[in-house]
Amino acid sequence: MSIITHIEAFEVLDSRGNPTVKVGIELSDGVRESAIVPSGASTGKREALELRDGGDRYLGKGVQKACGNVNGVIREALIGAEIGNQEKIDSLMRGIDGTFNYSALGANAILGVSMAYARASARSLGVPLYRYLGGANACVLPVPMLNIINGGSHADNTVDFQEYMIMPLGFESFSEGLRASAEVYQHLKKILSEKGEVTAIGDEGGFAPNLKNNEEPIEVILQAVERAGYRAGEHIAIALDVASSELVGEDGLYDLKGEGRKLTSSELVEYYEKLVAKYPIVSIEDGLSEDDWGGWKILTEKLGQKIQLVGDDLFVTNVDILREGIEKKIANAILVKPNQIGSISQSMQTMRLAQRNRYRCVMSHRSGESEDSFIADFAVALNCGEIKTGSTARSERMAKYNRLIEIERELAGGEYLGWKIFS
Ligand code: 2PG
Ligand code: MG
Repeated sequence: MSIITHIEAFEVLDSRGNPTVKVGIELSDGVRESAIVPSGASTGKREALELRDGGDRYLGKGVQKACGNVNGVIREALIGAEIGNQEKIDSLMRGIDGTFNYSALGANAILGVSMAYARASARSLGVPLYRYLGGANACVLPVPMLNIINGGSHADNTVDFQEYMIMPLGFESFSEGLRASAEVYQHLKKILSEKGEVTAIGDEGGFAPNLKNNEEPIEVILQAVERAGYRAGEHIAIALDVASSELVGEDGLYDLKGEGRKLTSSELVEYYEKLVAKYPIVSIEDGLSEDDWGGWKILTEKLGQKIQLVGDDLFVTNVDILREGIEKKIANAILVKPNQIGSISQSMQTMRLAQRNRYRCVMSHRSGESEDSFIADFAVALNCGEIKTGSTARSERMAKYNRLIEIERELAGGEYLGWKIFS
């Protein structure tokens, strides 16, 4: 078995031009692999700690300390370790850090090593990354959730909800679904120009128009679906990420600034019920804030049988918080962002718990991304069935979709579940 001979972390820049950690690993058999850590903007309070340097460099966002931790204690502990044992390496790093949220070494340091180790192990064993992570059972190509209108803290516009996504559910294969989505995106651009709206794009490659309320984005998307020659609710459905933790004001109300009104949790749930009755919405993420478990209970009772309710800030990929959610019957799906929890093994543990309890898993990028396509392989490895990784624009988003096209070819199509993910 090959062993680790060198580990090196250094600063690179992410898709927003902020520093992030890149980790390279070298093995005794000559394999060299690397990975880049993503970074969020609308982060959950209970996420693992992303270590930033502070000070003046990069407006305080430097990651030299995190890199130093990799190049110091982590390197020292991992040199000589065998490849192919993800759980062992991840627990070893967890032990060295010694805190529950990586506040000693930084989750960005740990995750960079965890990802690079997985990739180096796969290469050394001569298998694709999804096969190393998922074994012979890895075969499901995820339905993409493409964020084609950006609002909230991902864009400087008047739209309160953070993400308006399309899901190509009525197709036979991943690439057919992606093609349809890309066509809808191009039609959406034309429709927005015709309306005199800006077609500037937000952090995840979706358009960021100044529409007059939070429903209009759905209307224009439905027009785009039709113009592209598809039927909404049959070929393509809508998914929202409200990222509502960001909307809560000091008074505890949900402030829809774009619409000039403030709502209680029950009023917001009623609003969702109306939207779901009116439009082909199949999934709502973070419909209520991470602290509003009472509201989540109502939301789940009202809509949990009808649509997918995804916990992102709510669960932060954390196995203990998810367990609490399952016990309290909150939500019915979880967003999986490895940097929220800090390592690949812990993300897998959370996904196993979700899958055992029939909670769906949606693999996810962060708003700050890179050319690293790790999550594409990770989604296939765990047969997630869903992935959200931005619109069909911007290379850091396309890197993931393009990798899925490659995997689809390798798997001779694999299994694309489409609407079956909800059955
Ligand atoms: C989200 C993500 C990704 P961020 O809220 O789901 O779309 O955004 O990375 O800013 O948390
Ligand atoms: Mg979210």
